[in-house]
Amino acid sequence: MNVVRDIADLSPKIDRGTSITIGNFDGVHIGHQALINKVIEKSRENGLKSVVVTFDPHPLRIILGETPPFITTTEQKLDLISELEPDYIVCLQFNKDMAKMSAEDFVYHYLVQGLCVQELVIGHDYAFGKDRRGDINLLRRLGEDYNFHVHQVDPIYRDGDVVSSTRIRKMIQNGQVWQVRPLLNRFFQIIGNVVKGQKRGGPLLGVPTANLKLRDELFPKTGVYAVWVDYEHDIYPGVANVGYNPTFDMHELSVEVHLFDFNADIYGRKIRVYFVQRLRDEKKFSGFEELLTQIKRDIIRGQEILKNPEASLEMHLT
Ligand code: RBF
Ligand code: MG
Repeated sequence: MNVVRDIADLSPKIDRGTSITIGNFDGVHIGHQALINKVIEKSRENGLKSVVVTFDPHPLRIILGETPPFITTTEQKLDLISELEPDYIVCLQFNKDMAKMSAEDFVYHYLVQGLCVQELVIGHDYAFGKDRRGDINLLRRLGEDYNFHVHQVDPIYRDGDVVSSTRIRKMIQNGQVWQVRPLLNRFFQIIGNVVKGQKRGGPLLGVPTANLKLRDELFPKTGVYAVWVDYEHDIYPGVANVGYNPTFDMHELSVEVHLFDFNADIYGRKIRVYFVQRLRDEKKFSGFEELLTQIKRDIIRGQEILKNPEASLEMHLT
């Protein structure tokens, strides 16, 4: 992956100039994907390198402190952007000093001097720099001063509304993992390492589960889901429970996955969970007999859902 944290490392490689987009890209949704594809297109037309500039942490975390949970961790955001194959991703550390920087200074220092910008592609609602003064009008003026072109990309609509990180975040929090797929062009996913659970799943219930050490900030609404799990580049079908295990009076959010017909030891290993379809709410059962009866039904429904070609992981939508 061509991720650069310090623009000085790039200067020798961009002597012919760059086509750039800049943004936070939380979720790397289809609107972001369109921007990045446009940058790549402009770079090819003009013999430039394509560069995606983004920040870590998300600027709002520094500016506001308190923020909504982000859809993607920085690690995942960079992975997803690099799948679109820009030449370089510049991930700038965002801190209080950068928050104080005027839009003019940012453009001059980073984009003009640092990255030799020739083509700048930005989203319909993007503004940056102190007090968000770096909007389309300012950028167009700076483009005239420093000789770069500015292209603003139209918003993308799905089901009558603009695709935005805020909309996607709400859908996931409502459990609408199936409906969010066309907005992301993939299933919503989380990653985590498998850790020891309460030792109830296998021994007590006969339904072994992989318990995740969570790293993400955003999780689907508590409940049970049909999922695909990526473990060492193989894909396995399963069902996951997101919740607090009320039957056992637990108090911390947990995500556990039961994989169908799978019994390898995966403790400590990293897995990726793709949420395909929501099955039901999490419930407090009167005992584990009742819970087990329900889990067996969940497994049958999960298997049926995942057999459907529309639920396949590889299917591309846009
Ligand atoms: N725990 C609950 O307390 N209520 C549930 O509705 C519930 N549903 C589950 C569904 C599935 C498919 C799985 C794998 C687990 C579920 N659990 C539920 C979690 C269960 O309590 C947990 O797997 C065992 O306690 C073992 O850790
Ligand atoms: Mg377990």
